Amino acid sequence: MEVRRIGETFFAEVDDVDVSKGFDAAEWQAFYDAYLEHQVLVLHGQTLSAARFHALGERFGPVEPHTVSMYHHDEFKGITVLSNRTEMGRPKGIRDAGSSWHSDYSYKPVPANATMLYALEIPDAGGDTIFADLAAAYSALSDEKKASLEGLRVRQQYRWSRDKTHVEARWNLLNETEREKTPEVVHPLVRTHPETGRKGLFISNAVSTGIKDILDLAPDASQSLIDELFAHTDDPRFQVRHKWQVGDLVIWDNRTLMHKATTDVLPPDKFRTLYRINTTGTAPY
Ligand SMILES: O=C(O)CCC(=O)C(=O)O
Ligand SMILES: [Fe+2]
Repeated sequence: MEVRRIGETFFAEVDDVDVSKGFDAAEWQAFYDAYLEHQVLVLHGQTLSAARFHALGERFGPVEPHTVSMYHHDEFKGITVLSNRTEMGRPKGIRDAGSSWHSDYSYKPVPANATMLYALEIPDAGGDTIFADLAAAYSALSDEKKASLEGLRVRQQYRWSRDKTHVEARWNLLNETEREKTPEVVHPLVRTHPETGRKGLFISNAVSTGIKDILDLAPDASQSLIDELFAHTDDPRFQVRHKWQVGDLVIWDNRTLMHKATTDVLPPDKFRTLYRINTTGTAPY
């Protein structure tokens, strides 16, 4: 296994691993260590059945089926199809799974640990995914700033969006049962990675991340701190952009990262289809 760091602080390409063959104990340890160290692993040229892809997901932890069940894979409901194709008049998958900064399922009491995407069909241009290292973003803060963030907690719910023209737009899409499944949650603003001990900002500005406010701060102070941290984290020096090829397998650790798709601007005649799995873990602290 050869691991090549691509980004300044994170993101690596891994060569000489054929995931379809599985891993022995030593290989798995090396692979998992690389995942913890680099936070994003990219493996090119993989040939994976849905069953193999699902089996890989299970090695990372309990696989959690996506909230939107209509896009589950027919055979493996832990796999979600992301696609802008339409088949027999119906969308084949989720057209845009998140084109603004987010950490997967951060609006849930237990957010996602790992997310993995496997590329089945990729257009010649467009549809890149961008990653940002929130541990590096935290490290770059001054000691005074870090101290001032200590103990702060963020209130989130799927219903809230940063879109000031329509803060509850997402909520209107959910039925009563789905609303009950997405209660308000409170997460630490600075999250400690449970395996590496690294600290990172746990904040993102996606519509579905649903950040409402920071607890125990006056509304103005809460909003200005949120704006300040969004501006700080959304900086190219913390980012790596992945341009997809068919057969790419990308695995990332949501606990100290955020990411965004660019599928909101994909032309309708450029087709992109991926399988997605995410695993669940422990509540943030
Ligand atoms: O399609 C992509 O590039 C990323 C999708 C995404 O953010 C997700 O599935 O959580
Ligand atoms: Fe995502």
